[in-house]
Amino acid sequence: MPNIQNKLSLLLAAGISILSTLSPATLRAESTPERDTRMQWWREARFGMFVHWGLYSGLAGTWEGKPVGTQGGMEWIQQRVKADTDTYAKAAIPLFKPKPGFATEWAALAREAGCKYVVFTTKHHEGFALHDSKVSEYDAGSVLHRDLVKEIVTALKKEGLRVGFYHSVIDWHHDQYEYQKSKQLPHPLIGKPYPNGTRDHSLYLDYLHAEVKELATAYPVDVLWWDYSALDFQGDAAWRATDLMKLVRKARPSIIMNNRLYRSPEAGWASMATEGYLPHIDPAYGDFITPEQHIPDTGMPGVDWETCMTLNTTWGYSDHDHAWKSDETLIRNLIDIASKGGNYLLNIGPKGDGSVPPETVKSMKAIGTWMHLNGESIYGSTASPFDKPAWGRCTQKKVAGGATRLYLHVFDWPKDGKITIKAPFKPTGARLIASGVRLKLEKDGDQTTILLPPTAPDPIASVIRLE
Ligand code: JFZ
Repeated sequence: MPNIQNKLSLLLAAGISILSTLSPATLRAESTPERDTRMQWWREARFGMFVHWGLYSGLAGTWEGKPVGTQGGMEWIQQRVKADTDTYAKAAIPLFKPKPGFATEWAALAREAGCKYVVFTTKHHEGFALHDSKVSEYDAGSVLHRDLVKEIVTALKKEGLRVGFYHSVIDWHHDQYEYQKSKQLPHPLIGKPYPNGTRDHSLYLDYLHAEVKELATAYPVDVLWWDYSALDFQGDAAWRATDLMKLVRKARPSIIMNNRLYRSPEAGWASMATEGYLPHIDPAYGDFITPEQHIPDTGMPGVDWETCMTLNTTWGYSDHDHAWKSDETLIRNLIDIASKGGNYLLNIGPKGDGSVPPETVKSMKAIGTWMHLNGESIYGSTASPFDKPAWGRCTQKKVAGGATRLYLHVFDWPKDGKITIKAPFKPTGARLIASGVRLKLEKDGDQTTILLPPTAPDPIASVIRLE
């Protein structure tokens, strides 16, 4: 990044960090009642499933018989091997063969894992749309004579899940997409002249808007998850972003959208780094901030945020990536995020036939087992009233009658069999929520000590409810 931009973003970040020292209530002044209403289900959900699935899924990280690598996003394979769209399509289309009923499996898995919503790729950077589009011939309707978006949405709604559309505004297929306008956004042909001579980006934008309009009007979508912009190419100049958001909001008034049509400080961005977000967002630019592969250290009071993360190191399926996160990591991440007031959007990468890799099924079910026993400490909870305790994390929840409950998530079981805290209310009782076992309390002034059984009931996280 040029030095002057660096300095500018530092200055802006400094200005905004002053803002962030104001009380959450001050920052929430940015919220309108409408926004609070539409955000309600999302704030309570705390856990969603992300799905990256497209032509790249069938390639599975292999190009011309060779693995492209064992690490990193294989949904970028077209860019990694620098293939033009025709070469890519010719190799990938024959390998993308969704089996009947695949979406029912995704929906059941999301429910079993305890997810409340599912965000899936309606079109990734490769440009292939999963619905039946009237404005494209590079779509499931034209190529497979199926509307995969409809199949997925129907299956998700049957399971009572909320539905999100990931939609890439970056496009590696469209012949009018002017990739030379950005040095920071990826494209397989970057640095090369347009193969078709000249391009008119406004024609690409007409297509983008028409396609998004199809998606927003034909399906009951609850979230639009845009992806993504650069400091040198963003917002109105790059995507006619204000109009794009407007047309979606008109079709679906209570939809929730992320901030990735922009890359500016008002929209919650400080830089091009994946950790370059700010603890502040003007809702005109989106409803929530999307830390990627990363959990903010202290959360963002007053700001809606969602950490998206892979189970291994790739979003799109790869045969070569075996770096699966442990159940312990995944469950503790979910708790850590909830304790900071955020959502966890955990990604699965189904194969080209739509089936879910067995390692993924295993992990999602392990989270589901934990959530089945302990979910009341996550759903509808809010950020911890404490700094990170040595033994784990904490969430809290208001219950009917105005009382507050604290949920203590114990990661490291104390050797002395005690946890002492200064509760923000007078505790009347404590229980392990998975088993219902009551725990004794000792009080000393404003300190409460909970007496624990000798060993951890759950080695990953045992949850104590303090009433
Ligand atoms: C984007 C995609 O490129 C990726 O394939 C995946 O879909 C993920 C969820 O979103 O990843 C990004 C977006 C922005 C940056 C880096 C990766 N960035 O600004 O550095």
